[in-house]
Amino acid sequence: MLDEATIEAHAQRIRDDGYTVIERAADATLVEGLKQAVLRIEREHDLGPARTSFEGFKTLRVNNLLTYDDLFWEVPLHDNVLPVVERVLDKECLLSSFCSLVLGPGQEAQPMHEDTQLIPLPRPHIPITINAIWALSDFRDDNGATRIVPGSHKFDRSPEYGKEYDAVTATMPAGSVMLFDSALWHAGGANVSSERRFAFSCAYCWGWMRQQENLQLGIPRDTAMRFPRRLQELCGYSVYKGQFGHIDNHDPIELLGRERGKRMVWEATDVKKARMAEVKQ
Ligand SMILES: O=C(O)CCC(=O)C(=O)O
Repeated sequence: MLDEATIEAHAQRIRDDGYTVIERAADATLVEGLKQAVLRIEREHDLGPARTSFEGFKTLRVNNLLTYDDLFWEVPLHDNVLPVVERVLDKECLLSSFCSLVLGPGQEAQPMHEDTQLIPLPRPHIPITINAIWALSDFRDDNGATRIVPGSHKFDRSPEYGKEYDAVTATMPAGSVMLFDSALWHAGGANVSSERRFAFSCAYCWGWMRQQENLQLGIPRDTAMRFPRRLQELCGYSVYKGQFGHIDNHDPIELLGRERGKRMVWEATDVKKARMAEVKQ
């Protein structure tokens, strides 16, 4: 569990440099369990590499990860990571996407990109999505560690697709998590080693934004009902500021059998007014 000063220091590094690394955020037992779960899913579902150059012809990605193994639930909620995200965004942030990123030997370097470039906002802009790259293997120069351009979240443009840029390699020991403002220029590196590079991408966005993955429709209702409440909220069973995401003035968390969700802003305003009137009397 991170202390207050550490949370703020990581958040400030994301604001200033565009990224921060939380070394060994996850313990070795969790990392090994997650890796074994990924291997099991790949085997049981007979999954193969991606079919686009961006996703990587030698990269195996599993999307909608929360549906596959309960152990994955710990990742978006991890208390060495989530508090930093909540500090940069806010406590009503959402999980935007969550997938495994396993780079096989021979995977070429991914084109430099940033994850907000399809959103029609002038750059630079406030952080709108924070990505957490979880290293489940040691991230090294030769096995495809993510490459980043520090400070590029403040550039007034996105990278040109397919162009080469000077970048630094985010080397880190397994269990570490690199958190970055998704407007930071970044890309998976080339895997010239003989081993697979295991990682997760776990991205969060504001509660007023559309998530990258449609988690409310993609996760079966009975699976979501078993989630801890905070994970349900992160998946979009929540209402931002009591306004965005309601269903006929109700909090969607009630669809998962929770008793009383959040009050909508208009009702909450009246309740507050009534309370203040009582105090004055
Ligand atoms: O694999 C990586 O290190 C980064 C992948 C990435 O940025 C992406 O697929 O959008």
